[in-house]
Amino acid sequence: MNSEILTDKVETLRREAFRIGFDGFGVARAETAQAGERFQQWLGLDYDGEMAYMGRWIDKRRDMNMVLPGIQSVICLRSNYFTAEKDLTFLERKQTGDVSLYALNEDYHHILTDRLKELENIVQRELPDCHSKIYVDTGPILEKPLAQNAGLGWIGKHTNLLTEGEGSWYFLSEILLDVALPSSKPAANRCGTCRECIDICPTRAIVAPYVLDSRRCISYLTIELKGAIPIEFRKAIGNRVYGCDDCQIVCPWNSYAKAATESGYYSKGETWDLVDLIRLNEEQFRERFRRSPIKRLKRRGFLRNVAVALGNCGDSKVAPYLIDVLADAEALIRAHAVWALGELLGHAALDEVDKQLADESDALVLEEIQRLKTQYSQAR
Ligand code: B12
Ligand code: SF4
Repeated sequence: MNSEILTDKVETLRREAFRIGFDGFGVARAETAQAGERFQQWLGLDYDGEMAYMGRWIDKRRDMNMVLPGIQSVICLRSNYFTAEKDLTFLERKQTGDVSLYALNEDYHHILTDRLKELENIVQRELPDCHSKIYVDTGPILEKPLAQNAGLGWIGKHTNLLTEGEGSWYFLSEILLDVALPSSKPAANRCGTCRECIDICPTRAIVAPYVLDSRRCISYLTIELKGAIPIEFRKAIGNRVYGCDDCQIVCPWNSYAKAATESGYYSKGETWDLVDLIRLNEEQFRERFRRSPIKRLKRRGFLRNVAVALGNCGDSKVAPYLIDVLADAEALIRAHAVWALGELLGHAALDEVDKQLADESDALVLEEIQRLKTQYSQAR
């Protein structure tokens, strides 16, 4: 096909993408060597923490031919999830858990995969015999650098992609193709001298502009980390029970955000009362989060986060609910409840822990008890 025909095809695909519900469309060359270099440096500094999947496919991230042989272009797509104005006042509602805006309702992987498949069918119709692959989030590809090259926005200092006149409250997804489509103009960086995101970060996770140490990021600590949350970050987590939005909340470009058209991302009006959440049993957890991204955390991971948030709520009246979960079958939850009780009751927590966990044998819980004892033994 000559370049004029291909330009027309791209316009058709752009129109179809918006019709299907995507909010941004661009084409990048399948070239990630430079970003791959940075990615490797990032891994070398252990900034990926325990996300073993990040290091597993380095070669694929650096050379997209290993993902789709003969790859030439990547169609990059933006999908808006801005469903509510959000500011930092959630921090004052200490007995209510804060959930990242993207996770208030349906899991975006389901919604976007359906849309990608629909667009991929149109790609196949417009470009017969081409080979393609769709990705949203989970594939071994560098979505942000590709989207930047496709003109969808620039990688901000907080390391999310953001767009002039739109902000950053959106997901990225892609269709990989072995056809050389005319590519879009890469977006220019408009962060300027602003460093609001760096300064607001509660755990100092943005260690330099454009560089994130995941091990410090609350999103990683509350979603990706499977085991115990390191003590040094528990207070800073505050009442965040799933992810963190702070660096995006303060970004001036997000004042331009436009409301999402996808109803599946809007809150169902559920409350996030911490006391209700800590009392969820396995069945109730499964039922409530059946279609939510929170399901991936499993009850043990989610209640671990809720226990930390309760420990930070400053009201000892919630202590009985934490004492109840000292009997939970999950050691991870018991361990974080021990910490939370220490925060709320001080040395009095020791009496409760001694009473409820006299027969404790799990190493993680015993470690928390020992820490509590060391911390408060002088006060007894
Ligand atoms: C691993 C991962 C995480 C990790 C690491 C985050 C990160 N910054 O990479 C954790 C768990 C912390 C995380 C958190 C979040 N994530 Co996440 N995550 C991913 C994932 C799966 C891979 C990202 C990756 O490759 N990181 C590796 C590092 C090396 O990339 P990087 O930090 O961006 O570094 C690049 C640039 O910053 C640049 N760079 C580095 N140094 C320098 C220096 C200079 C001078 C310059 C100019 C550039 C530069 O080069 C690097 C390599 O390209 C992507 C999906 C995907 N497959 O891409 C989603 C993804 C990035 N996450 C997403 C989201 C929504 C989030 C959260 C907002 C969720 C939340 N609310 O809790 C937070 C945001 C935290 C933050 N400030 O980044 C979206 C972002 C959408 C957007 N608008 O950009 C993505 C794209 C998923 C999706 N499909 O929509 N995530
Ligand atoms: S998501 Fe939260 S913890 Fe992570 S870099 Fe942004 S402000 Fe910091």
